[in-house]
Amino acid sequence: MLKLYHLPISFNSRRVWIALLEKGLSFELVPMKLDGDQLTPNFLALNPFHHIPVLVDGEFSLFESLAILDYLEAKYPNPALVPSDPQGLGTVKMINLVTLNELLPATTPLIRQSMGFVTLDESTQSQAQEKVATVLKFFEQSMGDRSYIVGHSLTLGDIVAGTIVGFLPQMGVSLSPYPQLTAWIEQLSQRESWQETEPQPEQIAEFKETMKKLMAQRTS
Ligand SMILES: N[C@@H](CCC(=O)N[C@@H](CS)C(=O)NCC(=O)O)C(=O)O
Repeated sequence: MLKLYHLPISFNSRRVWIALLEKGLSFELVPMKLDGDQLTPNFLALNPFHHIPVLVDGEFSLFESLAILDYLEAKYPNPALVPSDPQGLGTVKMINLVTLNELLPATTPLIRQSMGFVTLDESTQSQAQEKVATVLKFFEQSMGDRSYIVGHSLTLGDIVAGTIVGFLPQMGVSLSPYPQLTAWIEQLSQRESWQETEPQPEQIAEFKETMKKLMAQRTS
């Protein structure tokens, strides 16, 4: 059976978890705390860079969430989560890379602040908000009047981008200037896969505690 090493509140592992659910696959979840369990020899043998998610499929294992999504798509093509036409395929890839290379780094200071780890000065905060706004404007325009970010059905673009965009209000970024994105997130959040993987307040609290302890150990 497929096995996913993951942390429930991680964007990086949630996207794989949702894809597994959307494809209707049987899999086992192996929860990680990232309090040092990612540094054990057994885990390092799976990923020498000590990152979740890791997918294990029999004798084969894979890390890097986008690579895992590609693997699942190739091995379990139905239901398809990428379009078959070249433009659709390229656009899904572009949305995923914009999310990981532009949106995610821009949100990092905002996430740290929302978790209470730092207080950002005004200029860092407004720079982060501006970078996020550039991505959101691009997504809003790309969607036009469609219900999905690419084409007319759920794709990996919705999963990769939607899991982060849907969390922006919790980082202090309002989606109200973006009516298309607001409706899109509302629709995605109705899906069973979204609801089943929604990070729970107690998981977020537990993660905050773990991070606080690790930060205290590093500074002592
Ligand atoms: N590019 C990787 C990023 C994975 C990643 O950064 N995972 C973090 C959690 S969100 C992690 O495992 N951190 C633990 C560590 O660095 O020791 C992917 O997309 O899978």
